Amino acid sequence: MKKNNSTIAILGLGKTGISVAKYLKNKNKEFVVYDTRENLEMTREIEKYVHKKNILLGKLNKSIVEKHENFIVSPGIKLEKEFTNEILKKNKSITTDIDIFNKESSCKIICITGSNGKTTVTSMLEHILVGMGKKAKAGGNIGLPALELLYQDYEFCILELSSFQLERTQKIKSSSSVITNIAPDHLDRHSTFENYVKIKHKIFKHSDNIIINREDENIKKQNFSYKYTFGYSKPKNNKEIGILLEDGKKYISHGKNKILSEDEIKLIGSHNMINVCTSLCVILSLGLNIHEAANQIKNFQPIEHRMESFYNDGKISWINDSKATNVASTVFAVNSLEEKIILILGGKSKEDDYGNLNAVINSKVHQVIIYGESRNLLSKQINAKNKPIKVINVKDAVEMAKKIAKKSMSSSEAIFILLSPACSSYDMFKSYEERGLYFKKCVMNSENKFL
Ligand code: UMA
Ligand code: ADP
Repeated sequence: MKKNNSTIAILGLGKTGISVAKYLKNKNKEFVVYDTRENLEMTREIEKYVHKKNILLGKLNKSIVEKHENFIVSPGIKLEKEFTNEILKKNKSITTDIDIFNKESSCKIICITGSNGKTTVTSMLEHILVGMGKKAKAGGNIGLPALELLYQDYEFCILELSSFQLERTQKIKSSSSVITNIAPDHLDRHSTFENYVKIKHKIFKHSDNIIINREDENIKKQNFSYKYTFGYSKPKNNKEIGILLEDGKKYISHGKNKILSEDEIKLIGSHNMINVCTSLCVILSLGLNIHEAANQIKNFQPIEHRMESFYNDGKISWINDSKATNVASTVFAVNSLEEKIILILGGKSKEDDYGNLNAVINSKVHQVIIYGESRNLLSKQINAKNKPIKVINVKDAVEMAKKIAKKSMSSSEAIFILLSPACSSYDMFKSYEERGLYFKKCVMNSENKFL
């Protein structure tokens, strides 16, 4: 064991852990890695950066605190209180890959957090900036670990940051930072909503330009001075971006100036109009040309698994919104479609209040189908005119949705079959991507899918 007594311990050997190992190896630093898996497959990537003898598997025990001075923790690891207390008691440091990135990077950093819309805004900003000829790259929770952005000379780095990543990050400096919105999410990890809100606000502490959703009371609760705001309401001045209604048509507006009309945006739903406002606020804060940016938005394509309309035969439209893993995102998804909607909910509960779906379900949804580990919990909390139908899995849900669509089809009305589960995918899938792909496969392989 003695030879594993390096000062630095990396906790978790997923994407983040590997990126930290690569960074430390490049710096010729010694380190060890802990991972709670019992068995670990040594991939080529792991072998490249970590020697097998420096990987320790199994439950994290507080006795390891003695052995190291710095703990660099992966976002997916929920540390036991007694473990973190021991680290703090012994005056040792606990940081993240985001802290390292913050110290090392010399680019202009844009930080995006929020409960919903992070990935959409982050990718939109990358698309806009690259389209405007800037050297820009997105990383963080979006999939490419932040440290991977250090190896090229970017002018702008756009970091999508989750509450998991922010929780243990000490300091993050940025040119601009945004909280898209705050609604209950990940409460199984963060215990209370207040704690979750506080963690999200860490993004503002060392930022030159703070940008907020002016209609979100949870964001405004904390005392920060905001430079720019976005929201549905008509903008009052040049520090605000919002939506203007004129002759029945919606326009994204900066102050009094119309920038884009709704039909120039290829994304479904009013929440995506807000995502456009958010991205343009960032552009404004960076002192870049907002009209040039708006031009880039016109060719920004919908992202997979987010209100992705993947099959439409004129009567039935199948929509994959597998990334909707909390109640708030499902409410927005349903609100962005016209009736008739068949809604598929289910997966692993994140201890959200599913009763908050009842209003939107009762005003717009024809039939709810619930599947997965949370189906009993959901059936207790969902109170719909048509009693929700319980099935076991996604495949059954697809078959059931088809049956209902067939029964309730009329010649004039289109039907939307929407997977917007309001739960995480971890009961049956490795990720929301895997769930979304499986859903699409079930639909496309299903016999008579087009009725
Ligand atoms: N591990 C443990 N103990 C644990 C949990 C995990 O040892 O209790 C180990 C696992 O065995 C695995 C490693 O830690 O080896 C995984 O680390 P991780 O869960 O932190 O995941 P990474 O592969 O490092 O990916 C993380 C983010 N994952 C999570 O926060 C769960 C990715 O976000 C992110 O893209 C990546 O870093 C790069 O920054 C994914 C995500 O699901 C997309 N995010 C959540 C969300 O969007 O809702 C927060
Ligand atoms: P995140 O990265 O924060 O999870 P995404 O952009 O991946 O956000 O979108 C996740 C889900 O949230 C999608 O299914 C989408 O329907 C919904 N959504 C996207 N943007 C918003 C928004 N601004 N407000 C509310 N819901 C949104």
